[in-house]
Amino acid sequence: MFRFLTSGESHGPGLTAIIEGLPAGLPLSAEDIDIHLQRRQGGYGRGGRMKIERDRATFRSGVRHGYTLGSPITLEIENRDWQNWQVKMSVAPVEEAVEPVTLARPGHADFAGTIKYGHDDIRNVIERSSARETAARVAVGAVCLAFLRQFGIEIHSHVLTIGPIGDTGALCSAIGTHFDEAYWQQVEQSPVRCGNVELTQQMIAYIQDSKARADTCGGIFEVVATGVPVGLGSYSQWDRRLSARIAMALMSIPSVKGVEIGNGFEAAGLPGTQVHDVIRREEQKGWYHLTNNAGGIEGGISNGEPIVARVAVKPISTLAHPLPTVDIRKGENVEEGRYERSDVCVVPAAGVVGEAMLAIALTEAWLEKFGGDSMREILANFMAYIKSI
Ligand code: EPS
Repeated sequence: MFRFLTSGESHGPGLTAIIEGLPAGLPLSAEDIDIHLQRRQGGYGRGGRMKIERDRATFRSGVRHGYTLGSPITLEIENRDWQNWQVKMSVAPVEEAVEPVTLARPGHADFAGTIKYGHDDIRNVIERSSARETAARVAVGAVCLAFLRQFGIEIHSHVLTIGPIGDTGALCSAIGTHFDEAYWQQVEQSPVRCGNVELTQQMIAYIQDSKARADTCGGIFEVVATGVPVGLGSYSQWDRRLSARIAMALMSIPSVKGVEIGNGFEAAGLPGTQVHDVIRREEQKGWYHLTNNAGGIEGGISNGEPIVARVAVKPISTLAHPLPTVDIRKGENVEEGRYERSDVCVVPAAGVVGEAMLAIALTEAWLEKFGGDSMREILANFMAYIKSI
């Protein structure tokens, strides 16, 4: 069974991830992970924290001489900002008076988390609910991507919209277009991770405008996995459906409020004849579909086409011009809430986290279908299956 856990507070000493269930013999290095940690730190619209951090992964277990051992893999990422929070975030009681946070930010976990856990200092909620935790998930996802790449799977993401700017239509989406390596290179060059140069400029201007208005902005990113064979996931139980697992994985990213697979919400308004992807077979190409409105999944099973999911990210809830709220200690309404350093827009970074979550969901499904204790065993299972179809 493949599983993972993350731990760590945003301003504590660091983040830790433990991954269990990956096979022995996978080549793995810190560089495989660090490149994705750096990508997550980027994106136009990030705040002051990303100027402090230099996220890097350190292996504490599970890898020897560059290969996985089949034992649990432990990864650590240091919080450089911890230096500035040693009193406020001390494990042991401190003598200094530490000012509690009592004004809940609407839209964040502050209010519900404080009531749920019975805290009287919102800091106790902020620390773990912070999107800082996604650095650990990107590290786990990078390990999964290194695994999937051994079988020819690639995962990319790009930003379709920021606030009202952008395009979710066929031309911008991997549902209707086959993007090549040059396109994805262009996405990596864009400060907002958008493949269209003109839209990139408009998105940057919109983020600048949001900042000037002391506001924040959300958007939609799309995540795409290519090279996925037919047969991951199953219709046989609700929780084995690949679409359901991917939706859960993506929905678990902080600030995400919507997920669709393929042309999801648009399909609801179209006749069936315009939605379903005609199936073909040719000597050279094998099985394929003429279109990919299903986003690579039919009946909860991958169908051999690219897996395409779109994800709606709400605007960051920490506002430089805070909304009215409540004081959780006094139980009083307050007209202006509290501002805590934050980002203006995290959609590009959320896309990188989306890649990681998709890699995690696909790894889980891959190991269920082709699982074994070593890479050699899994490769043999995979090759035998491919020959059989
Ligand atoms: C983040 C670290 C956080 C925030 C952001 C993401 O650092 P700090 O709270 O010290 O500024 O920048 O967190 C949120 C967007 C959030 O909603 O909590 C990171 O590493 O990505």
